[in-house]
Amino acid sequence: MRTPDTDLIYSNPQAQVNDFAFDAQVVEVFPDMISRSVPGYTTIIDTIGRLSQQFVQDNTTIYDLGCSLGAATLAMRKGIEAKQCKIISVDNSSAMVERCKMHINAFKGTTPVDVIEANIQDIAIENASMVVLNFTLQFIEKTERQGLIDRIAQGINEGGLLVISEKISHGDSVIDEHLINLHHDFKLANGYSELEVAQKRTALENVMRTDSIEQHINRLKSAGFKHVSPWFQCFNFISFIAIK
Ligand code: GEK
Repeated sequence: MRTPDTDLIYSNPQAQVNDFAFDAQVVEVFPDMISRSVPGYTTIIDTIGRLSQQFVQDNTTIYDLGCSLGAATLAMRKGIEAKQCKIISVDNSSAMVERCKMHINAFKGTTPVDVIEANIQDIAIENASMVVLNFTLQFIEKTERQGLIDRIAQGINEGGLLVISEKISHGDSVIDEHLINLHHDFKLANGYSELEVAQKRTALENVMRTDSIEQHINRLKSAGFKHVSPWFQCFNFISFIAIK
């Protein structure tokens, strides 16, 4: 059923499909867009909440980098049992940050949340017990990813956790074709048309660049995370835990 919150951005033919941007139009439909486009999104958000209960320590900071409307932030604020913590949620889209603040303020919680409009590459990571990069690293320049993960690793305390979720490319063209087809079918089953899927793919082409599972694991290990593993995969979408 269509409501004002339904993602119809690519439903009509566009003479020229512009690069995808996290602007006001996307903010309006973002929860619908991400839940109909990313297999397992709800499971990932719920699990981030559960992990925060296990990993967040008293007197530490928790970071949600590329927070969009704050779904992971809210799940963590609900899950955290530790005392005297604060959550720093960062996004460089002003439209996202404005709406995120409204979402966060709509719910009560004991852990304070600071929503900041900034590039995550400019944010100091300090005294962290948990950091979340939920589908954000794929929008960072490939050449800058190792530096960012290194900085995050340095800012996480011993035993602390990084959760990183990404769309991946497999590297094996046969497997890639099948995973992409399965994701394509997932989007059609969720009500997107062939036109919407095709136009969205064009819009993301220059903006979202995927790595392989091996690239992610090597990067995390080389940053100093001692324990690294995927905990979730559905088609070409994956989430890792990395413990320092
Ligand atoms: C969720 N984590 O719902 N600095 C700050 N923010 C950035 C940057 C950057 N350099 N690059 C991109 N973003 C969320 C979903 S969405 C994923 C994350 C998706 C922000 C961008 O503005 C957007 O809000 C978010 O990262 C990516 O759990 O839509 O595929």
